[in-house]
Amino acid sequence: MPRWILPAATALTLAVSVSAHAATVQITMENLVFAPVEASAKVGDTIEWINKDIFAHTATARNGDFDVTIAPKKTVTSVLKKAGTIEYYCRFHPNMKAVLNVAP
Ligand SMILES: [Cu+2]
Repeated sequence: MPRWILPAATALTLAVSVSAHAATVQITMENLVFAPVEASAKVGDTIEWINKDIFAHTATARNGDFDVTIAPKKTVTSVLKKAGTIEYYCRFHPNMKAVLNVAP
């Protein structure tokens, strides 16, 4: 076996495990409700904010970690940068509230 095979295989395995680690979490906005109302994710994961309503919503973190505006019938993605339990709401509809648990 050539000497380069093993390091190459190791690098490939690392690359695969890193990309498999980052997940995509879908959070929908429909009928003025975030679903799921409590979601879990990890730093580095992508959130897909899916707005199924016919008006715009925002996902606005109370601690300022993110503030995403999602146009009607659109999907917006954002990547989680910080760990924590993040309460967020919609600026246009303050009754829309949910929680995102972000593990390190
Ligand atoms: Cu809204």
